[in-house]
Amino acid sequence: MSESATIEFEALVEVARNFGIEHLGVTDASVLDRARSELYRRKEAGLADTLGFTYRNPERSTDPERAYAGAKSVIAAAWPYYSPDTDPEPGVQMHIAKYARTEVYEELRSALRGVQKWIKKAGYKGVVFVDDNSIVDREVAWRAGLGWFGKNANILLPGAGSWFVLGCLVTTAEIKAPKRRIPDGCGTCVRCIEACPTGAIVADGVIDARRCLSWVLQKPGSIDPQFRVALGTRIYGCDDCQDACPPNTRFAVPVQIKVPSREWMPALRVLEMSDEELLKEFDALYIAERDPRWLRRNALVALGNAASSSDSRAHEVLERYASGADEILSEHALWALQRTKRNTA
Ligand code: B12
Ligand code: SF4
Ligand code: SF4
Repeated sequence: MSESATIEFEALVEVARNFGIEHLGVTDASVLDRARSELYRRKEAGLADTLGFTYRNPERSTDPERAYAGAKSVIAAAWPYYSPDTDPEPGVQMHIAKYARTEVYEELRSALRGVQKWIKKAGYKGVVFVDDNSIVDREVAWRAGLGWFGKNANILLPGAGSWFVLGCLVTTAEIKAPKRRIPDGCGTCVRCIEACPTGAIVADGVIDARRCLSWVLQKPGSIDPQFRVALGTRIYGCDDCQDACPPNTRFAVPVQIKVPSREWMPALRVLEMSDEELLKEFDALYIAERDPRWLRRNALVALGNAASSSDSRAHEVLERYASGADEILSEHALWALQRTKRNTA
C-alpha cells in the first residue's frame, strides 16, 4: 500500500478485535492543547505535587508528532480490568486496587502491538504507548470518542464505565474514521466527590495529587500524618471514587483473569520480605526509585490503622522498625504503635 492511501476504520476495528480490543477510536495527531494547558496550570497551582510522568515535559507528552515523527493519526484503545472485591483472610491484610492486580497494561500493550504489526504490513509506521510518559492517555481517548471525562477525572465508556486502562498507537497512517465525541454522562451525580476520603477531587475532573491516596501511596518519603488514617490498609492504588460511581455499579463485568490476581497481601509479610522478594512481587508496578521502603512504610501505616492492641506479633515487628536505623520507617512505626492503642480486638 502506498503512503498516500488510507486505512479503512472498519478494517482496523476488525483487526483490533482479533487481538482482543473491543473499544477503539481514532483521532488526528494534532497537539493536545487542553491537556497541555492543564498540565502547566496544575503544576503552577501545586496540584501536580512532585509528579513526574507526563508532567515532566508537557510539550512532549501532548504532541503526538514528538512521540512519533510523521504521525498522522492516533488509535486509542481501552482495555477492561474489573474484578470484584473479595473478603480478606484474617490478620492485617493490605488492599491492592483493581488495576494493579494483574498485568493489564501489558495485556493492552501486546494487543496494540498486534495492530501495529498489521499497520506495518500495510506500509505505515507507528509506536505503542500504554501508561507511558510520552503521551496523555485520557485526552487521547476522549478525542478519539472512547468516552467522557467523569467528575472523578476518569474516562467512562458509555454503557461500560471506567474500569478500563487506556493506551494508543501513534501512526503515520491516515485513517478514515468517524468523528465522535461522547457527551457528558455524569449529569447531576456527585457520588465520586462525596466518596473521596480526602477531598482530592477539587473541581469537576480535577484531582489534587497532593491529596489523592493513589499518589500518597506511591510518592517517596514520609507520609503526611493528615492522610495516614484515610489510607486504611491500602498498599497500592485507591478505588473509592470508582467504586462509588453508578455507571460502574451498573455495567461492570468481571474480566477473565489469565494470570493469578492478587488483591490482598498480609502487612506482616510485606514487612518481613527481603528487598528482592518485595520488588519481584510488585515487578510490573511503578515503585518510586524502585525502593521497597515505600511499600514497607505503607505496611507500617496499615498496621497502625488495623492491628489490634493485643496483636503481639504486630507489636514485635513495629517495635523492631521503631528502633531501626531508617529514620522514615522508624517514625512511621512509632506513629503506628501509638495508633494501635486505640484498636481493640
Ligand atoms: C499522573 C497520573 C496519575 C496521578 C495524577 C492523576 C491526574 N488526575 O492527573 C495519580 C497518581 C494521582 C493517579 C491516580 C490514578 N490513576 Co493515573 N495516571 C497518571 C498518568 C501517568 C498521567 C495523567 C495525566 O497526564 N494527567 C494530566 C491531567 C491534566 O489530566 P486529567 O487529570 O485527566 O485532566 C483532564 C480533565 O480534567 C479534562 N477536563 C478539562 N476540563 C474539564 C471539565 C470537566 C467538567 C471535566 C469532567 C473534565 C475536564 O481535561 C484534562 C486534560 O485532559 C496517566 C497515564 C498517561 N500516560 O496518561 C495515568 C492514568 C490517568 N491513571 C489511570 C488510573 C487507572 C488511575 C487510578 C484509578 C489508579 C488507582 N486505582 O489508584 C487513580 C485515579 C485517580 C483519579 N481519580 O484520577 C488511568 C485512567 C484510566 C481511565 N479510565 O481514565 C491512566 C490513563 C493510566 C492508563 N494508561 O490507563 N494517576
Ligand atoms: S483515587 Fe481515592 S483519593 Fe484519589 S481521587 Fe479517587 S477516591 Fe480520592
Ligand atoms: S460518580 Fe457520578 S459524577 Fe462521578 S464519575 Fe461517576 S457518574 Fe460521574
